[in-house]
Amino acid sequence: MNEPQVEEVVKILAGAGRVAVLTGAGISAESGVPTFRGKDGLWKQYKPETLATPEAFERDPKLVWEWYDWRRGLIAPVEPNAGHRTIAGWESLFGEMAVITQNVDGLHAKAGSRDVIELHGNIWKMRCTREGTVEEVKATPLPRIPPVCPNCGSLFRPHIVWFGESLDPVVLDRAYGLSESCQVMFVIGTSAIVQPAASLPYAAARAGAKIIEVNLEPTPLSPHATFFFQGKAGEILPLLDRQLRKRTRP
Ligand code: BV8
Repeated sequence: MNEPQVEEVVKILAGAGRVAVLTGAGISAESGVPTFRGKDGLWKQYKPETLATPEAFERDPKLVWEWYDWRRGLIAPVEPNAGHRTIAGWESLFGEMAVITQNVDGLHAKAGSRDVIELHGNIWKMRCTREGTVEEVKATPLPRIPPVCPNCGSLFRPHIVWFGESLDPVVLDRAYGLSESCQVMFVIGTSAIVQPAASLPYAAARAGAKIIEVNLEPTPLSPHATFFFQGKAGEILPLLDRQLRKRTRP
């Protein structure tokens, strides 16, 4: 790790009150959750347009639910990793701290993060296609595919934002609000391509925030980041945390 860069980042963090952390699939990779665009990523095996769009669900809800049931089965046994845990620990270190995630796996909350903004929904929740009511269902495999609403018998759909669907405006507003008011934004484990999530770091930078990117490889955001740490989030975040705590509590 580039020591002078670590020193500089730790100095900035020691003086920061408002911190936001934007995460993508990369933060969950070390827990065993497949990413989307990685070498054995989900989009290598499956086409997003055939499984993660409202049209796909309209066409074949059973197929779409089989895919989500398979992913739920993958995610159910995994545990948060050192990256998730470090971020959860930062809630007590910084005055204001929020996690803005593109992930639907629920691992930030499982690691103890209390303030998590799930931009793209949550794989453990499902929504009645007629009444709009949302239910958390943890059973894997699902007892019945496709699952139906116990109240009106209509189809349930995953409570997830699909491609071509707008994000919940309340959720998006809060994400932009936090991005434009933070002094430091970490951007961890995301290819920084999918919109509108990929615009949040630019909104933060425009508002004067320092952007600290952590990724195995450079992304379109890297040239615009204040600091870029190349490597695994589960290794880099604990290291920064140790240096920061050494500084704040010698
Ligand atoms: C919308 C839920 C209104 C589903 C998801 C403007 C320009 C072009 C296109 C658009 C645009 N505006 C809108 C669009 C269309 C589209 C879009 O952005 N398309 C992309 C492909 C260009 N956006 C939408 O459709 C959004 N809706 O905008 O509505 C509208 C509609 C149409 C047109 C205009 C406006 C909805 C987007 C949300 C879709 N749902 N997820 C599900 O999960 O099943 S997106 C899904 O893919 C994820 O949630 C995530 O957001 C994205 C995947 O990205 P990442 O999480 O970054 O994962 P990825 O695998 O790509 O990268 C992992 C990274 O981690 C890599 O960089 C890797 O190097 C790194 N890494 C790996 N291991 C580690 C690591 N880093 C550190 N440590 C490690 N150990």
